[in-house]
Amino acid sequence: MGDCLFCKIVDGEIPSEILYEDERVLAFKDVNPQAPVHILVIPKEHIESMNDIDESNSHVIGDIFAIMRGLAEELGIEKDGYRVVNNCGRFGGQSVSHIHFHLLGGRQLSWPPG
Ligand code: DGP
Repeated sequence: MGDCLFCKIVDGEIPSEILYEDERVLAFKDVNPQAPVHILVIPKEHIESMNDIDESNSHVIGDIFAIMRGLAEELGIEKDGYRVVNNCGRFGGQSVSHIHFHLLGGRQLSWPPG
């Protein structure tokens, strides 16, 4: 996807602070952190949003959750707890059209979200 910001991060065209990488998944620090730990975890394949998940690509979403669980442990936030967020579409507040999961932790998070 020529114009996709996160595809450019996957390709290394845009630098990022990578915490995890395998053939299918990339995890990197959010450029605008909302908590002491704020990681974005994405499939390398361009999937636009939650609305594009189906049986053909849902396996990578399962992988992403297992990877986030490992990162939470690695980053020392698993005991106090953390939050995983996916923003979908305009009302969900999605600003980058490449599906991504926010892993947030390191402080008390409030609820409900705005
Ligand atoms: P969302 O609003 O859910 O679409 O989240 C997009 C996130 O992407 C937002 O928290 C900021 C982050 N972001 C935007 N541009 C960049 C970038 O160039 N590098 C990194 N590391 N994060 C970015």
